[in-house]
This record gives sequence, C-alpha cells and structure tokens, in this order.
Amino acid sequence: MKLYNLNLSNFAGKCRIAIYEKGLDVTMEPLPGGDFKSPEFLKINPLGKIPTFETDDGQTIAESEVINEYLEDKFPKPALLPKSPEARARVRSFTRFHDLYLDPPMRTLFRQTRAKVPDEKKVNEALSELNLRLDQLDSMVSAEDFAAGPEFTMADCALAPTMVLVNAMLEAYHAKPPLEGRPRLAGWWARVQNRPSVKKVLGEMHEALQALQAKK
Ligand SMILES: N[C@@H](CCC(=O)N[C@@H](CS)C(=O)NCC(=O)O)C(=O)O
Repeated sequence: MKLYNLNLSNFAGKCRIAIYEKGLDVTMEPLPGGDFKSPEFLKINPLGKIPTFETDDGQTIAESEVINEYLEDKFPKPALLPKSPEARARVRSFTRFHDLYLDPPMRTLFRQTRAKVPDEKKVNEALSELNLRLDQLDSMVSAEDFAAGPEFTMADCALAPTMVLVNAMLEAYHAKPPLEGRPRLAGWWARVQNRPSVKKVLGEMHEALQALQAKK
C-alpha cells in the first residue's frame, strides 16, 4: 500500500495518524513529478490532491476521509470508529466540521502567507471565520476525553494536524492564540498530543513547517 504524502499536509496527516494507529505497512511516496498538477500525478489522481492512497491491487483512493473510512473497513482493529450508530454519527460530525468549516479559513490564511501581494480583506475575513470555528469547536469537544468521547477516533485524526497549522497561521498574523479563552479545546489539545500516533505526526509536521519557513 502507498500513500502519496507531504508531511506538512494536514489532510495527509489525518491519514498518517490512522495508518500509525493501525500499525499498517504503507509506503510514503512523495509527489510524483514534484508538483500537485504534474502529468504523472494527475494520471494517478485527476484531482491532483494529497493525500492519495493506493491499495495493494493498485486501486487509487482519493480524499482523506474516504481513505480513513476505507482503512477502517479494511483493517477494523484497532477501531477508529465507535460501535453505536449514534456515536459513529458523532465522530463523523467532527470530521465533516473539520473538512467543511475549520480547514477552509485556515487554508485561506496559509495561501495568503504565500501570496506575493496579500489581500488584507481576505485575511481579515478568514481570521474572523477561523475564530468563529474555533469557538464552535470549543463548545463541541468533550471536556474530559478525546474529541468525540472516551475513545480515540477519526475525529481526533482529523482535528489534531490542523491545529498545528491553525496555531502557525494565528501566530503569523499576530492574532489571539487558538487556545486562549477556549478551555475545552485547550484540555483536548493537551490530552491528544500524548497519543503516540499524534505525537509522531505533529513532529513530522513541525519539521516540515520549519523547513518551509527557513526557505522563505
Ligand atoms: N478534500 C481533500 C483536500 C486535500 C487537499 O486540499 N490537500 C492539499 C494539501 S494539504 C492539496 O493537495 N493541495 C493542492 C491543490 O489543491 O491543488 C481531502 O480531504 O483529501
């Protein structure tokens, strides 16, 4: 099995955490052709997006959440989804929240840090949206467990890598740190970082972020 991967990618980090949790033998592959839109990579995934997974029999699976659902179906132990339909829905509410609402304003800020001429209006709108999403997340996460309850789940896989980039973006714009005034989120963040799979991915992301910042 292969994962087309970049260590800085929060979406790829989501899959790497699941892979490490399940102890799977997956080869990490760099971007074919060195670019998201290289002909070599577009042949593998026409969307040109990381992560992309390849099964042992050569089937390509795109989209981080679909990859994690596939891994859960194929390698159910250790489980990253709870048993009851209600608890599973709760986990999936977090992963949808992550993909549809938390990641986009962070991504806008990330792109703006790379833009030749940053767009102040876009930056300000993204900062206020990101703060709204963090307030929502603070009210959603469990006050004493992992994000969606007592078990470590796909919700934690999705949220933890993005927090690294959220932190970095808020710092880059000298904005209020993400945990300030958000005690539930702060508690979850402190707990989840002790998980070995999370620790490993966060380390890989920090290293990649430092390399990117050194290049600037
Ligand atoms: N919805 C996708 C998003 C993946 C994504 O946007 N990945 C970024 C890297 S973090 C990427 O491939 N960007 C290149 C592009 O969109 O052209 C998923 O969940 O896998």
